[in-house]
Amino acid sequence: MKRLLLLLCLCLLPVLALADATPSDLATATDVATATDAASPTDLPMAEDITQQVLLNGSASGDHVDILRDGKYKTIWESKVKGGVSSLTITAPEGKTLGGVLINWRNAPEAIELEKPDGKGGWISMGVHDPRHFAQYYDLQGETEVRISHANPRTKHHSLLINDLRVITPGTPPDDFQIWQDPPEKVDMMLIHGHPDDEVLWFGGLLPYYAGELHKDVLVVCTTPHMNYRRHELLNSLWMCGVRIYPEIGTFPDVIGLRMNVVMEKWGKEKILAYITEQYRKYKPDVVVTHDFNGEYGHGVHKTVAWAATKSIPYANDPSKYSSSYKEYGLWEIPKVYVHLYEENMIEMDWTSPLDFFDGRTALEIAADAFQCHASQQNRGWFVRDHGEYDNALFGLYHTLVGPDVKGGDMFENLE
Ligand SMILES: [Ca+2]
Repeated sequence: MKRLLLLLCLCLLPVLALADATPSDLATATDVATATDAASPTDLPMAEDITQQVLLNGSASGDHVDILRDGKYKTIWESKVKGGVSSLTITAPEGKTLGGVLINWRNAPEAIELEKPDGKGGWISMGVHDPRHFAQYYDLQGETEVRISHANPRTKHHSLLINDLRVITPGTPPDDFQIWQDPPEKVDMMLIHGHPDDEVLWFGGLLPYYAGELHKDVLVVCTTPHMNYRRHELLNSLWMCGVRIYPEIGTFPDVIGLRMNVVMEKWGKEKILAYITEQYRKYKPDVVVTHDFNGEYGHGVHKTVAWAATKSIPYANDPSKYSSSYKEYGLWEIPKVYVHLYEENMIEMDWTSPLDFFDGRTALEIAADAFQCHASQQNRGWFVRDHGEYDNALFGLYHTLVGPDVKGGDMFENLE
C-alpha cells in the first residue's frame, strides 16, 4: 500500500512541478519523469541501496567521504576544489548504475548542476536543479558516474556542505527514501509548532492519522529550525508519520525559558504575526492545529506560537493587515482551528486504532517511533503520551466557521 502510494506520488511529481515551472524546475520535472517512466508497479524493480558501495570523489573510504554515509547528521562533509570546481562525484560500483541520490544538505545551496563524463575527460551537463529542500532527491538517470557542483560559474569553487547522503540504483525507492513534494496551492491541514519533536510529543497521532492513514494534504510549519541536524531529524520524523509535503521551516531562533515576552522580544511581535498570516494566506488550510496556550510544560516558544497562530486567524482575512502577503496570495478565512489542551469545545482523538497505511500499527505507535528519529532529543524525560498532564489526544476547537463539533474525534467534522 505504502509503495503504491509513493509510486502515485512520484507519477504526480512532474505535473505538480510543471504547474509553475521555471527553467531549472523543468529540468527537475523531466528528470523525475524518467525515474518512473510510466511503468506499472509490477514492472519496476525495487531499487537497491548502494550507498556503501559507490565511490565518492573517487574514494571507497577515507578522505573523509565516509562521513557522507555514516547515517549521522552531526558529521558534516565539506567538498574541496579539484580542477577549479568544488564538487562531489559519485561513481557506481562495477556492473551497477545510479538511479538517484538523496542529499541531506547542511545548507540548502542555490542552484546545483549535475554533470556526467563526456567521454573525453571532461563533463557535460545533465541539468540544473534548485534544491529548495534540505533533504533533496536528484535523479541520476541510470548513469555510472555523476558530478555535483554549484551551478553558478561564479561560485563553482564554493564548498558543498553535506550532512549525509544515500544512493540507490534505478527502480522503486525504499519506503524510507525521502522524495519530498512541494506544497500544493491549498492544504487540508496545517500544524504549527515550535521545535522539531513537538510535532509528535504534543500532537501524538495527528500526523500519522491525517497525513498517513487519511492521505490528507498536511503541511507542517515549524517556526524554529534549531541546529541543522535537528532539521533532518524533523524530516525523518515527518516522513515516518506519512507526511510527504515538504514542511515550512521558519527562521525564528529558539529561546530557552518559560517567559513569552522574552520570546516575543527576540522574534518581534509583528514579524511572527506577519509570518503566520502569510502561511494561512499562502496555503489556505481548512484545519489548523497548534500548541497549548500554556506552552504544554510552559515553554515560551510554544506559548508564543499558540498566541500568534490564533491572533493571526482574523488577520489572514483582513486586507489592512500585512499587505504584501495579501497582494501575493489574497485573503483566507480558516474554517477550523484547534488548540492543544484548550478546555472549551474539547474533543478527544483516538490514536490507538490500527491503521491500514501502517500495516495495522496505531497512530500513537508511529508517533512514538517518529520521536526516536529525534536522536539528539532522547533520554531527556519526554514521551509520546495520550494521557496525563500534556495528553496529546486532547484538543479544543478554538475557532469555527462551521459550528461546534457534535460527534467529536474528527477534526474535519462539518467540513466533509
Ligand atoms: Ca554524516
